[in-house]
Amino acid sequence: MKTKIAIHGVPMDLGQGRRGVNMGPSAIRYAGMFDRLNRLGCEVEDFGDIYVDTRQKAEEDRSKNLQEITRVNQELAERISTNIEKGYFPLTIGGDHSISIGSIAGVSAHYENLGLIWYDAHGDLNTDDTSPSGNIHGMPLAVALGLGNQQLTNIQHADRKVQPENIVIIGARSLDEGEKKLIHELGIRVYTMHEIDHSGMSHVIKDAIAYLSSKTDGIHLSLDLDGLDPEEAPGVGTPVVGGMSYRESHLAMEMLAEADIITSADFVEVNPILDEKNRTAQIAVELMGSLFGEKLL
Ligand code: EXY
Ligand code: MN
Ligand code: MN
Ligand code: MN
Repeated sequence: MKTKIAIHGVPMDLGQGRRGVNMGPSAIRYAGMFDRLNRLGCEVEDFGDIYVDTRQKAEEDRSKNLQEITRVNQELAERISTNIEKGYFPLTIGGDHSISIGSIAGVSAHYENLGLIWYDAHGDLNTDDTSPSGNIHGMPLAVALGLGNQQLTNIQHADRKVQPENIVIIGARSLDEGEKKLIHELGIRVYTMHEIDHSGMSHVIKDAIAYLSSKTDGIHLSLDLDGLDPEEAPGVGTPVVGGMSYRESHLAMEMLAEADIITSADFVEVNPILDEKNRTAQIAVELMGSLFGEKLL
């Protein structure tokens, strides 16, 4: 695992319908992110938050708040790309999941064959045409595949940022019809809650690592806190019952740390307004600890 970490905060709430997720970066910092990573021997630099203009205006696009989300993601992509050149591991904290558009765009030019682990209750594979909500936080994985609104797919460069065979989705349990169709058409590997219940997280992660590691030269982890069960991580805007447990999530992060394959990451969708005593932000920080090599003993 790389130890020089660049933190980018993105207080974005325009990609979904509930307010409060813009306070996610602040809640994650307050939960002790910096000290936790620092104690592990990582050299951590916090580059602060990217400004998000939340002034209300008339809706012009099918995808809500498209203009500002595009602008912020463009800026995030540039900052991340610059920091990769300087040798940093980019760690992005959100904010809603629309920020992974910029995060992946910033990372993708640095790898020939980027891999992607999407840890989420959802597929985030909607496009302008298939989205039931118009919320861009339901679209970032499609955008990474070069599908959907061109303004978003053109950030950094116009081609597909990640190939479908280099993607795994872990923890899915809420997929729209258009997303299911795309998964089948493109042959994206999905470990739904069924596979996790049936074979266990240990097997699933081993399988995912084996599937990705030989054919990729870098792997981005996009961790949506709603991948976890809302009983344990309640501070998310689109909770779905029956999710991955706190322990399973730690195991997943520990196994990824041991395999030493993750080269960038996002932790997103922490909403302190919906949380209980900052538990979800705390979990995010604890999972970061495991991802960067923290052990129980
Ligand atoms: N699939 C639904 C939509 O596109 O509106 C819900 C998306 C939720 C996305 C969350 C954050 O991962
Ligand atoms: Mn998501
Ligand atoms: Mn590329
Ligand atoms: Mn989600």
